[in-house]
Amino acid sequence: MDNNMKFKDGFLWGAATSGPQCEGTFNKKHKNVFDYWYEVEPEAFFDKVGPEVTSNFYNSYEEDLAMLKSIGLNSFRTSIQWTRLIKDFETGEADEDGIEFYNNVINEIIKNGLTPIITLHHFDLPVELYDKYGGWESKHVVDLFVKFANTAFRLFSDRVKLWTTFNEPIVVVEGQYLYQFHYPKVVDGKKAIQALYNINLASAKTIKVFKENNYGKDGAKIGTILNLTPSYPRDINNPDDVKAAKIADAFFNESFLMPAIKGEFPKLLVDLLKEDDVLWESTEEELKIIKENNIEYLGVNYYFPRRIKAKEEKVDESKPWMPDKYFDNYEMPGRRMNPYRGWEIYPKAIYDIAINIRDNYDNIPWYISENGMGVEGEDRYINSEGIIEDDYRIEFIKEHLEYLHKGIEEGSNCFGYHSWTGIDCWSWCNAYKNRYGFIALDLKTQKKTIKKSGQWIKEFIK
Ligand code: BGP
Repeated sequence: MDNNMKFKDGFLWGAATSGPQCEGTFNKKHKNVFDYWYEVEPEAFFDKVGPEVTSNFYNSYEEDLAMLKSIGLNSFRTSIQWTRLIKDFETGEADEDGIEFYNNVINEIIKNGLTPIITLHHFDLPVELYDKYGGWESKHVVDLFVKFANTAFRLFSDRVKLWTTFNEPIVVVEGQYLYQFHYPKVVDGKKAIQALYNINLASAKTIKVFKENNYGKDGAKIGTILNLTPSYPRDINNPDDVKAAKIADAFFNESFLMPAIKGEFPKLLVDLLKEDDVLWESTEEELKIIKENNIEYLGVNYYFPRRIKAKEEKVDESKPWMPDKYFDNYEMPGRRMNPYRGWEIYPKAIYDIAINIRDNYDNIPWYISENGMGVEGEDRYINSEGIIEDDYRIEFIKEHLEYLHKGIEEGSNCFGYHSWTGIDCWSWCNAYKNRYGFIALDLKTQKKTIKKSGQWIKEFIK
């Protein structure tokens, strides 16, 4: 292991979280889809722990940010909750308490010498907009999102210099419309494809508003955050496996990556969707907006690769359309797993991502916006001084950094690395099952204690 990797001056070292996963629902006037889902089906959440308190950031942001600073970080990402900032979704008018809270948080981030990176949508669609309009199925909701974004830019872009429109938009499509892990847990390929298009449109329209209002005049930039899961075919000498992996890539990665950077959807995907008669509804004017409003930088969340093989069983055409008609997931023998989360650990993919961005995406400036390892039952690693000795996390981060470093050495334009997460936070349906933080949270007392990885990252950054 190379402990002497050098990263350039000004490289962003940080940690990411999101509003719904750390703030708690204190004083929030509206519910997002997860708040609502927990209300009606608490048993869907690990140990029935919901989003009400999480890591209490709404009340403890001052202490929390000071702790993040104390472990040597120089940047921090969170999200502004649509359901907290906005009072009236139709007009985009802001809520007084929401304004005050996010003003305080942003000021405090800066006061601690951290660069704020702010996301506008982290899986947290207001449930009212689903009930009224069908959420991301609706182009009206696209316009309401742009109003919310505009309000946020107007209020905070004097201090926030790095904005991102969406976090992992493909996960919204997968979770809400295909694989049932986000409310409303619909299985409907056609709606999934419309939502995919609409979210791309929302991101481009948001960038348009950002530019038109000159919010970047003092150096603020706008990007998006995509979870890239490179698809590796089972057998690179088997053309069917290779083709299946290409299609999986087009669906899960390029469907957002290409429009965001090139302003166009992947042809392979568009052709298949047309042939299957599930292509989205679009207008010339919208496609022009997507074409002309690209991101200025990219955030990449990387956790695991995708292994793909050609479809082994004939597809039942009487069943509703799913992208999976073109590929099967492949369980590679001997793959290294994180058993708690069920995700493969494959650090080299970070290098492959770096090279892909360099060679196929104009070498756009980008950073790792999330990378990390969620582990269950970390209390068993507490030492006599009360510190969790999470050597596995240190190893995980080092290995990923090594491959990232190699990509940068070979010319990829990466400007930072953020781990998921700073302080153990709430993980959607997994609630507090798997812990990711540099800092441990005692859920009962809300006591926060730096783990060994938190001490290590400080030294490593130095
Ligand atoms: C990413 C999300 C985060 C976070 C992380 C860890 O997909 O952007 O919000 O939750 O994954 O995953 P999980 O919480 O599902 O274990």
